[in-house]
Amino acid sequence: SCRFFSQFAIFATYRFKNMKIIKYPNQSEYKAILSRPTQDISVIEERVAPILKRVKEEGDIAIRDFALKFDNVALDNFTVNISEIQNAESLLTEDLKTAIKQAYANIYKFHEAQKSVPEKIETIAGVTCWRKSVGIDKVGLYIPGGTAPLFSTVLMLGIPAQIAGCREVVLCTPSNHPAIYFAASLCGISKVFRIGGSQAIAAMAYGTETIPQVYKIFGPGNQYVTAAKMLVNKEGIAIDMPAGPSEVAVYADETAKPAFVAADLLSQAEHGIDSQVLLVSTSETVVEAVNQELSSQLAVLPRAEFAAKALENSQALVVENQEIALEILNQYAAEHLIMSIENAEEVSEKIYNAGSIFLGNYTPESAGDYASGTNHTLPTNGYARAYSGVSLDSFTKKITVQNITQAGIQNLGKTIIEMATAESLEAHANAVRVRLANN
Ligand code: HSO
Ligand code: ZN
Repeated sequence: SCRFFSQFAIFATYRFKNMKIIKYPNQSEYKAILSRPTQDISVIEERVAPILKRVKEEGDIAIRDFALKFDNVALDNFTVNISEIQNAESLLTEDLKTAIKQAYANIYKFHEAQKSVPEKIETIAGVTCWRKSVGIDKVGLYIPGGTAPLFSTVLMLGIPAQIAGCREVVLCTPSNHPAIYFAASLCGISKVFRIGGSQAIAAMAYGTETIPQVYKIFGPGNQYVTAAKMLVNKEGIAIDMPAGPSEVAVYADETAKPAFVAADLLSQAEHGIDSQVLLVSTSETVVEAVNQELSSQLAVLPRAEFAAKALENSQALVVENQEIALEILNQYAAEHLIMSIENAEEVSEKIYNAGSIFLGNYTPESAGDYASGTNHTLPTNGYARAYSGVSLDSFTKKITVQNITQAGIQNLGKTIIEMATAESLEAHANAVRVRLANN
């Protein structure tokens, strides 16, 4: 049958296909080798725009219509009751609850340490300036449904929102996985709505009768969700970052363990067929061994189908020395960079483009994905050149404050008047003069 044939084709793919190995590429080839597949999202934006418009104009009615049309679910009420959220706990095993609580504690500890204490700076006598952090008042978190319910992402977004003191945290997800609800309740999130897709993004951006409007929207999603985030961003709703397919680069020298490297590559590859993995190594032997490991480990993975497809578009580069390896890795700007090399920490000082770095043989990306403490919402698609991952900062704004005494304006006044006059802004100068005269 057709089904058998497609399974056979997939079997053939993951049984026999290895990562493509490129040996000693020239510098002129780096750009082409490291390029990500470009996606034309204009077609998707065109499809998403009318959905946003309808939600904006019709609110809840549009949400119900789209749920029926796209997800084939009839929603009378998409608000998840508090009792359902509280009940989720009883549906999880003790072991999973313990794990989620451990992850929660570590992520909380790491993000809490990102709090900054505002320092009051007296720039000259009587002129004091400072900068304070304030949680963004209303934020929206989106957690996709899809093939794997990523409740870990609830922690990665919910914890910094909680620490930042965001007053209203709204969570939209098409999934009703109890672990998502449990993670939400740990993060103190009580406004959960069971809606998904671009209409969920629209609901949080514009607000509906039921769903509160927010000022910033966070979270991963498919191309429709991403396009919706980009479109509402143009209307002034902040978003966490431009998202693309997830990726990992592994830098392995002869001290790397091929089985570990292969496992790391596969952990990224299993996310989806569009995942990107890149292996850079100074050792041909290691690369060959990793390729061997990939086929044996892949064969027994439940998500082998996704991983195999992702690996098909992936490459292993053999390079002459560390200098070249670092040049390539900085040019690629990986979302995750695993450095399975000698003196990993010292060498990592030379990395200036990466979302998150994992040092040595015993630091898998999975640790950061779930439980070590760092955030797993990271810049993909080369954005690590200029963007940071999600942190406490992503949920806060900084407000500058200044206080000038009567003596202070005497000290600074002349400078302001001089500059304002030179800019031909007499009213600016006067705002100082009236105060000087009043002394
Ligand atoms: N690697 C993903 C995060 C994740 N992994 C969630 C497992 N669950 C993007 O950083
Ligand atoms: Zn992951």
